[in-house]
Amino acid sequence: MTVFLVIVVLALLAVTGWQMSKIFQLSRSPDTDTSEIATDKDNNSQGLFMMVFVILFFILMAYCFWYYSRFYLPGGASEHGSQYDNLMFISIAVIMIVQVLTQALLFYFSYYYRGNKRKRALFYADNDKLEFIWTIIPVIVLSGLILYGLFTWSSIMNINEEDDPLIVELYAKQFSWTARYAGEDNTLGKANVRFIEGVNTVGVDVNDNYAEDDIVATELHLPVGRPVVFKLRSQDVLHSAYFPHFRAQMNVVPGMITQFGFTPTITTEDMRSSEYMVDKVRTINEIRKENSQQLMANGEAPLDSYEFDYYLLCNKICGVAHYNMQMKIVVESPEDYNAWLAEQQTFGATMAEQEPPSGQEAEIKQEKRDAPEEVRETMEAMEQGEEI
Ligand SMILES: [Cu+2]
Repeated sequence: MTVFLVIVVLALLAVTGWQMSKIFQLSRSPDTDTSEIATDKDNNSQGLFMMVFVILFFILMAYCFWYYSRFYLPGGASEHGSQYDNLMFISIAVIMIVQVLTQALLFYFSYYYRGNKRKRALFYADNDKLEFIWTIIPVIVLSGLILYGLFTWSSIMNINEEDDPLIVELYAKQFSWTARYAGEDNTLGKANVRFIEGVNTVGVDVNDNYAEDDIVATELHLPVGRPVVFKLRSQDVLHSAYFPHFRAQMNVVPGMITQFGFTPTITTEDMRSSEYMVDKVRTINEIRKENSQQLMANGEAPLDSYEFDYYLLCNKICGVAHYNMQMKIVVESPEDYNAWLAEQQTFGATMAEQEPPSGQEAEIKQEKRDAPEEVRETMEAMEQGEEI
């Protein structure tokens, strides 16, 4: 109803404006020039507007570059990060040079060749040489950019198996991430959503020997300097694993395994003590302090002070809590990483802690797993003592 009323009001306003413009036209004195043809005076003012517009446009552009530079990420914390940033920088530089030159010429020519009764337009059909130049330059520049991009892409995507990469599975579901380390054998056990049951939250196949030493964790720890290959799996909808500080992103698609790899080069501690981060964290904490004072004045709890951490984020709008789908990443020395890993429980140990099923129970469980969904539901209902 409100929308309808707003449309009616807007339509009435438009009619009023149109009627008023008619009244103004009728009330003009007869000496006013009502011709539709542009005079030299019109051409001069329009030409000047063109110049003013392009100058204001360039000022606004320079201001935006300066203002938004505070939101830039720090240098990439992965081996391929600098290649990625270079590619981005070169592309932006080329685009900006072309953009500034062409826009400046476009608007300057509109001004310089503005209509003038004493000037006549020159008939100039074509010039092969000029056309050749402005075709070949973009061809060379674009081919260079595309080739450079292809080489960068293939060097990022092709992970050398000889470098002994660490294999980690990232399991996405609405709205959290779980990591599964491949354990001592560096081979992940098979997994399927059908196996999800109780503590087995990511559906690891208990009968697969490779799964025994797998480690399931809710925090992602990575040793600095070692290549990591992420195998990505989704339980429900399309997610996207986004590691902004490592310049990496890959879709996580239900029903298939996608992968991406990188080598972290800066530990969390080193990143925290970098000049960029110290500055940023100080600014954030100053803002938090100000906000806390206001909160405390209202009798609410103050905000905690902020400390930098790497995060894995979801970059596909996957549902209501998408914004909060994140996992902390800790990049640390290989020693610290090994110490952390040693503290984690293996998948085999977690399952062994569960009440061991008796022979008959194990049989029922297997039967239940293999059964079609309706039958499985009925079996579960019977177990809970419901009358069927
Ligand atoms: Cu998501």
